[in-house]
Amino acid sequence: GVLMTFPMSTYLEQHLDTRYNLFRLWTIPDRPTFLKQHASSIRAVVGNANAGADKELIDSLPCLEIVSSFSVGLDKVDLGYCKEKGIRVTNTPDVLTDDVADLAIGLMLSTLRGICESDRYVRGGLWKKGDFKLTTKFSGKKVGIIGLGRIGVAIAKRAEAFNCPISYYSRSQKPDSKYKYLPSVVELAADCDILVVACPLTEETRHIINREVLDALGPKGFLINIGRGPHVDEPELVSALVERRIAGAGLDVFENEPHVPEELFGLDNVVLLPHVGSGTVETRNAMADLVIGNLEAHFNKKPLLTPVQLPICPHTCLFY
Ligand code: 8YV
Repeated sequence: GVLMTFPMSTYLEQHLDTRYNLFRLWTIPDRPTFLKQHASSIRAVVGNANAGADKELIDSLPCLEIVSSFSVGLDKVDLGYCKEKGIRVTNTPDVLTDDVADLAIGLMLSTLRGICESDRYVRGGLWKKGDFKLTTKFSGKKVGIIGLGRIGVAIAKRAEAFNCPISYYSRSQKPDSKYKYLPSVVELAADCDILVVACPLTEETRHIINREVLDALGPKGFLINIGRGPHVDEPELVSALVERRIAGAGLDVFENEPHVPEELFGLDNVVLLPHVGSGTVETRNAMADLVIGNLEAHFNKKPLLTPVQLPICPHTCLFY
């Protein structure tokens, strides 16, 4: 049996349904009874960025062999425990890199140029009363990227096409990178106009965007988050936006999804998206094909398509 933890993709769900005895965790009202009846038949878990496999779930499934995540981020999977229990883990790298990087650029443009706000301006009939306000030029602005993994590099390449100088922070300098390295997030924030979160969420990167970083980014700076909500101290970000201590933010992720701080709803200097970084038909189908391919490989005793190398030491960033 395969346990799916989160309604994520009809395409994936349909395929899994035809191939396996599929259990949908979100439809189960009485989990203890369900586990008593079926736990011993469940050999695989399919999770995603919001619902993975924590120690409690792993312990409730004595025959679990593999966790196949419909995501590149694995912060909802207890990787150390999977290693300890000999459970294999797979994710969906590469196929979503373009979409997430495209959306990061989209957030930069829509935040600096007020694209969403000006759309509302026209729809609200306000143009008849006068021109929309002047906004902020994007091309040529300094872009600072936290995490120079696959997604970070893809964002950098796109921003270079807009003549943006690129700088980055990561735990260690990348000797082969041509981009300017800053040894701390605070120094990166002080050195750029647009600060982008593109690193994995680990204990080390939780709240990597805090009051000090936001103050360093300053009243002309913009924050773009296409990583995870908990990368940011959200109450600190809300007050920085309300008090205009930073110029604006483009956010695709939040600390307590799908709940978004309502103080943000009335602000014109923030763009709010519902975690759609990889949310295109093409990419989600490609991700589903990876999940399906990994499960088929596992059960047919063939090499996994995208295995996650365990153990991940607490400081190793799985580069998105
Ligand atoms: C997930 C994500 O794919 O890949 C990740 O880490 O955050 C998203 O792209 C999405 O949450 C799947 O439901």
